[in-house]
Amino acid sequence: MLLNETAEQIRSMEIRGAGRIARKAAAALRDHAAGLETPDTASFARSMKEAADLLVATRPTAVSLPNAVQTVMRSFEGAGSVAEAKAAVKTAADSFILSSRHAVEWIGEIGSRHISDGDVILTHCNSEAALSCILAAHGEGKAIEVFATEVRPRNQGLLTIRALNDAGIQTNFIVDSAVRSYINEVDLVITGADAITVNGAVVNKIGTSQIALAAHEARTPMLVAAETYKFAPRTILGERIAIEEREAGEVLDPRIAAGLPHVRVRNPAFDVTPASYVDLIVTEVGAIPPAMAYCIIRDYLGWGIGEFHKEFSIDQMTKE
Ligand code: RI2
Repeated sequence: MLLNETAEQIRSMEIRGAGRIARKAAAALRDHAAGLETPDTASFARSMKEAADLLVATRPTAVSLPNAVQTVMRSFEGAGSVAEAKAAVKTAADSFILSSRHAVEWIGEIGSRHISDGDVILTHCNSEAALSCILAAHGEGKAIEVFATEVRPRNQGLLTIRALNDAGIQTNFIVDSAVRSYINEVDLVITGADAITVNGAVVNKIGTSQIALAAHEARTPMLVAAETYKFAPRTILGERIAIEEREAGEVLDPRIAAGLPHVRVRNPAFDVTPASYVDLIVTEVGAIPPAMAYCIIRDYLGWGIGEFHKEFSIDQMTKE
């Protein structure tokens, strides 16, 4: 698929979900690289950088996107020819896509061990990783029931209830504001994540933090299902996760809004759940307490403090 087309589909949320966005971006870079006709590696790198910047700018919150792009972009550093660079990009993108799919499966295997026969689970939004845990538990023959939220304003809950229904899982569909009314009937909350910061805070679909708060008060455990590439390396350098604010028309019909000049619609797509409200983060390399986020960043994203020093000195050098 063409690069601009993929970028537009991510922006418009035709392609959505943090994992899916990452895989599509990797594939778009791979296909873009294959079609490039550049005379040398420097112009290849420049064109790839433009493509990478375009993709990363589409949605600012899910760090799976820059992490996937970074994986592909690092692959051709030091390539001796354009052909070598293209081959490296293809290998890196294909292996990212494959390992991402495996990660979602492994998360399901590990997450399902935290689900007991007879459990009632609440999930929010439409997360492949969270659904993988629920579907794996169901596949193991555990009798589970799910509460799934509507997820205003984009209604991703509809995707979730369809997947649950198709699997034959007993599901209750509720509006977002009904969570507290049912939380005492719930044994476990499982959500996905768009980003996890170095202090273990979880950035996920708007409404997640309210659910976590209700779960915390009700002593209902909260599991977050997230691949290692959802962890945000640059938060160790103090960078904040940008919360995407989408257009007002998603929340209020512009024709109604036009008659309400004193009303401003706010439409943040994500919120932040503090680590203290999260019991476990289920990754493909194991279930970890949120306090171990730094270890995931260091061990699996190749971003250590040494790299910070390197980047810092490069910044300094370019200033001098
Ligand atoms: P997976 C989604 O964002 C939701 O917030 C979901 O929890 C998260 O991505 C992770 O999804 P959006 O694209 O990667 O719907 O687990 O805004 O599928």
